Amino acid sequence: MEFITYEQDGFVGVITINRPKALNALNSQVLDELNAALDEVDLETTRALILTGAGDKSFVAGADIGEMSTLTKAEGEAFGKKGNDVFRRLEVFPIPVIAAVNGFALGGGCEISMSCDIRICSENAVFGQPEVGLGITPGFGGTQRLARLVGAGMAKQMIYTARNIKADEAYRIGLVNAVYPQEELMAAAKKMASGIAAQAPIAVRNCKKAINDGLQVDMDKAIVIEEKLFGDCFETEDQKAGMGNFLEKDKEKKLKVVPFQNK
Ligand code: DAK
Repeated sequence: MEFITYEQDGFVGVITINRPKALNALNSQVLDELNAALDEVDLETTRALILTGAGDKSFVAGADIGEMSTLTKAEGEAFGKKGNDVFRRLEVFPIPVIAAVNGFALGGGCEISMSCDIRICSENAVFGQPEVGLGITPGFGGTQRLARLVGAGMAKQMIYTARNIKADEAYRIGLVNAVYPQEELMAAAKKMASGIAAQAPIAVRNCKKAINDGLQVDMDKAIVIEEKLFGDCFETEDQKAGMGNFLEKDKEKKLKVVPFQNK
């Protein structure tokens, strides 16, 4: 792959969008390669993913404006679908995905970060949806995910005015969970991912599914989704070992509850 690197460190996989000359802007090839990288993730041995951008200036500066500038309506729609498909795939990927936002996260960059479960960023990060200034709407889910994350009023203000916001404001409005000095960002992302990976993997996957699916329906239906996924954890080795270790007061053993294929 030319623009995506994937490496695994223990139970944690790191996907890096590596097109720094264009500030990691998303063209069709990047989107195809990102999709291929997700195919490569071994779900038997990987429990959390980190998504980041190469360099210390930009996470992703948006969809590739050069490529988009000459698209016909049909091509624009196809490009939108390509992006939406891979973003949605990240959103419902079975394991948690942390966006480590290391700089500009504009347009498609802000949108791809919002497809991840959790966002943390560096102090130089800048978020925004500048599309209306380019004569288009956000096209990779920005109108939908931003409103769900920070509320309709704040999302509308950001999208209608095309105003970029800095890391401290992104933190204040709940768009990111934490802000770190650039040089500490990846270590913080890996620490968080390792903390997730140390938990019972079936339970973590079921929590992601319960939260995602539950947010799409009313509360009566949502708690049924939770009941089903809660029940699904029982009779797994993780559940037996996790509860057994607690009852035996064996804290050391409790930390070793790790196998995934244990139903
Ligand atoms: N696309 C292509 N190239 C980009 C780019 C982008 N989004 N952002 C930066 N680059 C390239 C620049 O052209 C430049 O290339 P060279 O001239 O060196 O060849 C290189 O990266 C370095 O950028 P700058 O020289 O501009 O660097 P600065 O530090 O001066 O400025 C900046 C950094 C991030 C403020 C600036 O580059 C900038 O404003 N970039 C554009 C940001 C932006 O507007 N992003 C949103 C793109 S719109 C849809 C599907 C998707 C979308 C919409 C609809 N459908 C199909 C419905 C999504 C839209 C977007 O994401």
